[in-house]
Amino acid sequence: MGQVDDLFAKTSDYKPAEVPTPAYVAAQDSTKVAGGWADPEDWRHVDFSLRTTHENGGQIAFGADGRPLNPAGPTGFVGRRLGKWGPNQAVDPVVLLRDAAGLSVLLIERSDTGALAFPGGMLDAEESVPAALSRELLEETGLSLSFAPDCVVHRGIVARDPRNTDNAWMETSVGATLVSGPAPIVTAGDDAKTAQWMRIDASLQGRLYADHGDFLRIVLEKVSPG
Ligand code: RP5
Repeated sequence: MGQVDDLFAKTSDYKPAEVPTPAYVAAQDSTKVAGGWADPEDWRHVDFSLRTTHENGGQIAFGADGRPLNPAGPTGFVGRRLGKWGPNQAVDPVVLLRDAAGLSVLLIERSDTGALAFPGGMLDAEESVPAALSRELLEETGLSLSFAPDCVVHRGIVARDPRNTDNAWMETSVGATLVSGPAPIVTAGDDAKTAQWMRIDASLQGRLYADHGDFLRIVLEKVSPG
């Protein structure tokens, strides 16, 4: 038995709640709608051999019912809130700004939870990670920047994304770049309520959405602000 199966097997009295697929996800069923970005309701129609995961050694584990199993373990919920069964691949652009006052990072206020977050979003089919990082940054903050092929500092599950279930979860590629001041003007767009440069201080990491505080720490360790 693999590592992920163990996480679920050890909780025999586990009684997760089944979540209904949100209507806006079901409306994007790619087997019914041309250009739809969501999987069909029946996971048995999904070819998981074509899916990438950055967890569990690149292998998706499956439960007895054939649904993919969250590599971070039980969430209390089965079913799907996200577009795809199993891993849902996102990108997170992290733009650091160095100016006379110190180091800042470009953040948005998410329109769903109101939390401060990187201006991330979903990786489109056939899209490269650097292209997706630039696209999401532009859509959510109005900032046009290119990301180098070697900009990715971290890949893995976003274990604390509140939309995760035991069968569908968020994974991301975090790409970082460093710019020098003065701060470029940014404008919130798409699903961002605000976009702003925020000074990096001791309290910021704990105030970010899901695992974004951990990702910021990784970025700061790997990208030398000079
Ligand atoms: C997070 O959700 C990811 O890290 C990324 O920032 C974001 C992608 O979802 P949407 O912003 O497209 O809803 O888990």
